[in-house]
Amino acid sequence: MSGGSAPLPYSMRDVGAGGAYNNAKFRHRSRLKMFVQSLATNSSKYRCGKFTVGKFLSLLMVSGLLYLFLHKSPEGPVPGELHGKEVHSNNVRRAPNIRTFWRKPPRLPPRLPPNEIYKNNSLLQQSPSEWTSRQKKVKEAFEHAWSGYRNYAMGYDELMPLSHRGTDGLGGLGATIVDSLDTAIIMGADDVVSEASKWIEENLMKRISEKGQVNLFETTIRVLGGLLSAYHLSGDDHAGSGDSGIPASYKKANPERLLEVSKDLADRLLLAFTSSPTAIPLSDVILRDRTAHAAPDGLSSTSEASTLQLEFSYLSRVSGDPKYDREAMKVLEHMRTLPKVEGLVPIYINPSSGQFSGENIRLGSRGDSYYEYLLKVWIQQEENRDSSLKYLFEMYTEAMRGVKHLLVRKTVPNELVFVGELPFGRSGDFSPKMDHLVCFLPGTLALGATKGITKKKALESKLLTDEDIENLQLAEDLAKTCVEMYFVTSTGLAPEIAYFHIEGNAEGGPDGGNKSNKYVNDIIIKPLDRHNLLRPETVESLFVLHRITEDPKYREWGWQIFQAFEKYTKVDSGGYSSLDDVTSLPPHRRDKMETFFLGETLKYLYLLFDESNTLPLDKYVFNTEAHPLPVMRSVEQASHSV
Ligand code: DMJ
Repeated sequence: MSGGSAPLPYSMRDVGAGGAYNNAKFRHRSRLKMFVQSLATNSSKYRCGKFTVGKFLSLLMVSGLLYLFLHKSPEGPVPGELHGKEVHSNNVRRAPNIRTFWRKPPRLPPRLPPNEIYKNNSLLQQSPSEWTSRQKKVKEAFEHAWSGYRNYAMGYDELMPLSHRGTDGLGGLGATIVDSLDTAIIMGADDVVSEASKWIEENLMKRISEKGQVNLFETTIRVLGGLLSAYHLSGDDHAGSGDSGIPASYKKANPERLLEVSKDLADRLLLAFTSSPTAIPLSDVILRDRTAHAAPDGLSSTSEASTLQLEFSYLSRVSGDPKYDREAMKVLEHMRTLPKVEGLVPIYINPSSGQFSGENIRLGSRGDSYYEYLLKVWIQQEENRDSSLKYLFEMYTEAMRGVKHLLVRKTVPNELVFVGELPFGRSGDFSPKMDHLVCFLPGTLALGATKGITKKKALESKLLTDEDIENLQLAEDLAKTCVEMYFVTSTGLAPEIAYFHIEGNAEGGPDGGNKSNKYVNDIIIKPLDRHNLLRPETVESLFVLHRITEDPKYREWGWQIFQAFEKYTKVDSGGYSSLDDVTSLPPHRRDKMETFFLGETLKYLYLLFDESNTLPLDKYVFNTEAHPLPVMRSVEQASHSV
């Protein structure tokens, strides 16, 4: 990973003249300094014997002027002199005289980025920082979302916040409860932790033994992932560094019970792997029957089959049973052998043949987390990165090259960078369509570039290759596009899918409704794509990019998005609703609160506004449903700490 490239600017605040400080006072002071220096130079000349009467008179005049410049005003300090900004306005109003014109300018506080002002300004030291108070608002939003769910839908998968009911869209395992538990632990939402863990302890085992069909992928990422993350955060599993940064005083769940339930669930899910004739698992499991079957068309989504390994590998580590890891890793080992298009893969795979099906290539639905897990599984098993799992990072790297070569384009007229699709493979036409789901990619690219440490540290340690730097730049460009998908609409919330204007493509379409947005002509939002499901991908990437680049703009963007959720999706009686149309005001609401709003969207916003480094990205890896699992140390390292 060594590149030896010259250090680049870390962010715009590092490249501006004068760096992080207001250099106005230094400009004034340097003029004075030059004057005194010239005087000193002249004086030394006098000592050299070229003294004349004319020069003596000049010296007297100059000394008199100098006295006037430095002497305190007889009227005393100008009101507001202690506060830099007010001094300037006073100077404008007062009749200028030579003393005020030449007075030594006041010392101004350093001009720091907004988030640092609060840390450094002693006047504000007693108040909570702006970001801490914004973070508190996210926690309140989480508690509001939970209250709606608890009051009207406890035990169901999801809340219908408008009709005050629950619905079981994910097989009936109380998915919102399990998806929320680790978020509640991270936020210190103790009441939610108590209610959620009590329900899990009393009901989930029974549900798992009685319920019918569940989707392998959804149940793994939301339920198994949620259980395992809460298990890790609730006790010392000795798998990671144990350095989550979550205060010890925050309420935790019962880890033994969580592990017991996890194993029971995973044992049933494992049938999807073991019942398949190939390494590719079947898509669905009947929990109570302990049977598995393929989807009606016989196909699995590529992302679904390849987004199971973080969870199953971690379970093997903490349970001591290698079967979970073994079955899940077979999928990636098999996919390694399949033909690809510059590392890119079709969005369907056939568990009967083990081959990809069709040619449709995209990083949106059914493709997305294949690319995410290539990187994250490699990151998770630190001890194997340079050996048995090296192929995963190679697959990831090749795929990102393929993305840059085949899928990345710029819009007209304003050059937004986006990732399009190849619905008919590499020989078919390029489609300038991007799902909101693709907005996970900026975060993944940034993580892949620095492996979770800050860009500053990575550059200082010369850990970034030119390719890493290019990927990080692409991450930043794509994140901008993702936020513009929000800002370009009337509500400030993104549609499910956007199309982009590109050179030579005459296809037009309606805009997002915010005519004052610069990119209103670059982004097309078609009528059927205008809904918003409270999805997390953009704020997920903002969180990762903020951690890695330390650029405050990512927080500001996240705050704007959070405010739009508050304004248009909050339901007074509890919960938040999806929207039918983000381009119209007021937007029509949809009667559903997705579990990932609590599991992911609010968690990432909370962590984005976090002033400490809770769940550091070089020690934790977030599964695709935002459930943090530890980067696993080797068994030897772990046993030393027991
Ligand atoms: C989540 O369930 C996961 O993030 C998944 O990878 C993609 N879709 C949703 C959120 O949008």
